Amino acid sequence: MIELYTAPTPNGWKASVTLEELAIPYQVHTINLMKNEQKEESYLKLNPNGRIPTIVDSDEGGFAVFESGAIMIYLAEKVGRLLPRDVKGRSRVIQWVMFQMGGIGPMMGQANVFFRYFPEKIPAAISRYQNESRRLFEVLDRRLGENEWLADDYSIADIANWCWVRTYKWSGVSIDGLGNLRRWLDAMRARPGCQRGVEVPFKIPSLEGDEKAAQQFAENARKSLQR
Ligand SMILES: N[C@@H](CCC(=O)N[C@@H](CS)C(=O)NCC(=O)O)C(=O)O
Repeated sequence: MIELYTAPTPNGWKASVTLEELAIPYQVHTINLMKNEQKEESYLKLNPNGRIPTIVDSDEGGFAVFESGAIMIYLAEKVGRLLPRDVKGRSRVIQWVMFQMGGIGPMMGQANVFFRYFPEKIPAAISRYQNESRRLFEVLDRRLGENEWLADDYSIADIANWCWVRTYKWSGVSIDGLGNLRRWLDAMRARPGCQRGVEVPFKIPSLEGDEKAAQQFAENARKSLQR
């Protein structure tokens, strides 16, 4: 049994989608980011970075894992699926996981901060992060023009990148003209495990077309943002 500490965000979904796809039983503990529960001393013992997600594996004497990429690798290795064992196959998956951890996640995250949450609108910062996110989307699109999935077969690399890229509208980044990326987004969204995973810890309403709800969400995020 895995204990999952999470919130409804792209990094949290990376863990819950992986758990769903691997069919591992897990218990969810919702961390309220608005109340800064991720910075409480008891939680910092599990995750020194004070962020979500975190897992605790009770089959392994309460072993805690933080950092979403490390969590995905741990779970895939525990079950022996979604991450090949051969050196090259494993490396190809980890390369695309790292691409998400070091590129897609930070760039889209900062695009959200400057485009949605900062009260001051700094056009150079907004366009820098949106343009870099778009450039990374084009890298994914090119790769997905060569292969159905990011690595050889469906893997944690697809889950890691999808959990972020699916929120492209919130970051204000277009996917126009990226037909391979769109094909892959649709294929991911059709998977039952992906559908279940992005409803953990609870289903969040779509903010699209609901300007009031989007403003409220951004306002809450702004309050909890540490600058
Ligand atoms: N590199 C970390 C990033 C985790 C992260 O930034 N989590 C966000 C939610 S997506 C969070 O906990 N934010 C609350 C905070 O910054 O205090 C990972 O991939 O696990």
